[in-house]
Parts: sequence; C-alpha cells; structure tokens
Amino acid sequence: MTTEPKTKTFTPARPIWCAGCGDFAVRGVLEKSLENMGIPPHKFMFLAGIGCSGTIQNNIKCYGYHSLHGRVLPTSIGAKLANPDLTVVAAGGDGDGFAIGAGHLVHTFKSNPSITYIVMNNSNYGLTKGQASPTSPTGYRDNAETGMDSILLGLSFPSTTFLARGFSGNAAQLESLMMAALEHTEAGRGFAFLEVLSPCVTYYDTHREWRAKVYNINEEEGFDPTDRANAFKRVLELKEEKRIPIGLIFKGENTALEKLIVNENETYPALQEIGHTGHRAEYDKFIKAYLG
Ligand SMILES: Cc1ncc(C[n+]2csc(CCOP(=O)(O)OP(=O)(O)O)c2C)c(N)n1
Ligand code: SF4
Ligand SMILES: [Mg+2]
Repeated sequence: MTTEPKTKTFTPARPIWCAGCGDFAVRGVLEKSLENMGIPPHKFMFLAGIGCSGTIQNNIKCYGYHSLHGRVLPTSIGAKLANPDLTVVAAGGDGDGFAIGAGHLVHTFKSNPSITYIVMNNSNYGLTKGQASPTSPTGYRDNAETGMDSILLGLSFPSTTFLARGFSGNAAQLESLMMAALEHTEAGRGFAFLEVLSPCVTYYDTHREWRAKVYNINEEEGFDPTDRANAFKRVLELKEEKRIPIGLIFKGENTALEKLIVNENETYPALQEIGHTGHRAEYDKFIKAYLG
C-alpha cells in the first residue's frame, strides 16, 4: 500500500528564456553553489522582481516569492528579519533594481542586511522588448543618458560590505563569486551585492562586446578588495579605458541589520504563534481594559 506524502513539494518550472540568454548560466551557478554550500531547499527563500530575470525563482527548488516590480529588496529584508535563520536571496534585472527599485537599493546599501542580491544586468528591459534601462549606454535606441555603474554606487556608501560583478560567459568565476556572496550572508556579515553581466541575445546582444571588455580585477597584482578608495579609483580608471571590471571588487566590515533589530533571545517573528487561540487571553484582557 502506498502512503500519501505528508507535505507537497514544489516542482521547479522549465525556464521560458530565449535560447542563449545569459540568465541560464546564473540559474546553473546558483543551483551548484547552493549544493556546494549544503543549503537545503527548506532553509532557502528565493525572491525575485519582475522581468525575464525575475522568472528565475520559478526554476529553482526552494521557497519562492515573486514580488512587485522594483520591490524585491524590501520584501527580502522583511523575510530575513522575520526569520534570520533563513538563507535569503533576492534577484532581478537592471530595470527592476536600478530604475523603479533604485531607492530600495540605496537603502539596502545603507542598512546592510545579510541577504544576497543578484542583479542580472543585460542593459535593457528584456521582458518588455528592449527599451533602454539605467545601464544602457548613450546611443542605445537613441538613449540620450549615460549608463550608471552599480558598483561605483555601492562603493560610495561607507556601510557596504560586499560588492562583486560576474559575467555569465565565465561560469567558473561566477561560481566563486556566488559562493563568496552566500558565505558572506551565511556568516551574518551583511549585504552581498552581485551584479552579473547577463546578455539579452534577443534585444541587445552584448555577449561578444562584453567578453572582449571584461577585466578580472582580482588577477591584478596588488589589488586589495578591502581598500575602498583604491577600488573606487581603479573602477573609474578601467571604465575610462573602456574595460568592465569583474571579480570581488570590495569587501568590508559593518554590523548587519538583523543583528541590530532582531532579538535573538525571543522567538523570531515568523515562528511565533499567530492563530487567535494563542493570543485569546491577552486579547480578552485588552478588550476588557478598553471597554472599562
Ligand atoms: C509597476 C510596473 N511598472 C512597469 C512594469 C512593466 N515592466 C515589466 S518588466 C519591466 C522591466 C524589466 O527589465 P529588467 O528589470 O532589466 O529585467 P529583464 O527583463 O531585462 O531581465 C517593466 C518596465 C511592471 N510590470 N510593473
Ligand atoms: S528577451 Fe532577452 S533577457 Fe529575456 S529571455 Fe530573451 S534573451 Fe533573455
Ligand atoms: Mg534587464
């Protein structure tokens, strides 16, 4: 006789990305890194924003949450503060994170919660057919603005603790960066920001251009990722030389948000009894006091 399983498990969906999309590599590397780290699905919460990149959380076996466009960071911080024992990873695109969600990114750089944030940067809005994003260069589809650099933005906050950039075309390096990001958050050291250059082969195929321009800053003799001022200087210089620095660009120390906010001696909010029966006596006391 077969017994029914007591719990239902979620079967990941098949990706709906175009063949050749850089996001496939990001998914593969994340899955491998979670396995290497021994993080089981029931302790892993994966949240994503809206965009082609945002569908990534449908494709990994874990607890997943598809947030509103641009709101993946506050939602992920909420999950981490509700249960700091969870490994929380947020993901999304350059539009989601650097346009509509830019304000949240600024505040996450400031507050330093121990979550990993993966931004799949393809320098356009892939899902809505290729409009210019904050990282698109001048001239892309008549874009009159200058593209932003998220690593320089992150370096400008004294509170940041982990800033890295990978390339989907270099899976080995991306895996070491992903592992380093997860180790950073697992150790409760704060916010791990990982931008991944992830070309959109359908609307803006930058694969060859980016392959020719990427520069592994960690292979540079004497480069010290704990030196914020030098990291800022080198990223600016490399940009002027039309190179794109990749690697672990900055690593620092700062108290993580959950350590400042969550009381470790109390039951974490997500684990507290929320059914009305558990609070009936307090509720009755409150109503009695209110009615006099
Ligand atoms: C509030 C809101 N505004 C606009 C949209 C339309 N929209 C969906 S995805 C997207 C941009 C996606 O770009 P990006 O974050 O770079 O993801 P990609 O598809 O490139 O991976 C936009 C503008 C939306 N879904 N919700
Ligand atoms: S449209 Fe671009 S970003 Fe979206 S799945 Fe296709 S290649 Fe990837
Ligand atoms: Mg994009």
